[in-house]
Amino acid sequence: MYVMILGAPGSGKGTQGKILAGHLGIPQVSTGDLLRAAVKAGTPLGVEAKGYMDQGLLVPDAVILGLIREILASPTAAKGVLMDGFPRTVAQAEAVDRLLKDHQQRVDHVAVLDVDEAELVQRLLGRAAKEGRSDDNLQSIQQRLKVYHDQTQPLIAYYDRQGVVRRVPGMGDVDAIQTRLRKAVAA
Ligand code: B4P
Repeated sequence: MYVMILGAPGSGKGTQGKILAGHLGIPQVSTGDLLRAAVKAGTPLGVEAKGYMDQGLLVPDAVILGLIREILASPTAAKGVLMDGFPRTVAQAEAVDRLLKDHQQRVDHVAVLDVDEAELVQRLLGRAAKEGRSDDNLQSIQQRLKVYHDQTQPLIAYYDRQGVVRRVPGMGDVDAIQTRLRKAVAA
């Protein structure tokens, strides 16, 4: 099963994705986590990615697609993958469709977490206070929200045409949202 979780920054993609992947018994892949690990390790990928991430911009598609190609070719991905934070552009979605087709697979569900903008900002500022992530400052958050509206939201129409979009209200308690998400991907 190939499941994507789409949503604005702070919508709960990472939070919900980890729990849902465990429930479905498939690996969770977060491009954000992979990039942050590369930044921490100081690899060439991390050095390139950091500048984009700190400014709230997307890392170039070619870089991200190199990561995804490796993941989909690995045996652990053979039964499926839950991806959170990927794809983020129509070009990424088209590329992953082609890669899955090469493996005789397709995207089964795209869960879209809907959260009010004021709540998104509150959550990210809350995380900034707790974890000190370098992209969780007000300027970068506003830029990330703009990038989401401009580049990632058009993906909802792209996946709607494939009939795989599942809209999930993402406000409220983590467990309640997870219950909605499980129902959405079981349908
Ligand atoms: P991501 O790591 O995907 O980060 P994010 O959009 O901020 O969401 P995240 O998953 O971390 O947060 P969540 O909503 O779970 O991306 C970071 C950067 O990496 C991007 O800006 C970009 O530069 C780059 N990048 C990543 N993927 C890319 C791609 N495919 N292409 C190009 N660039 C890419 O949680 C946020 C906070 O809310 C947490 O503190 C959490 O505890 C809290 N929270 C969650 N659910 C809650 C709830 N129900 N109630 C209250 N708080 C909640």
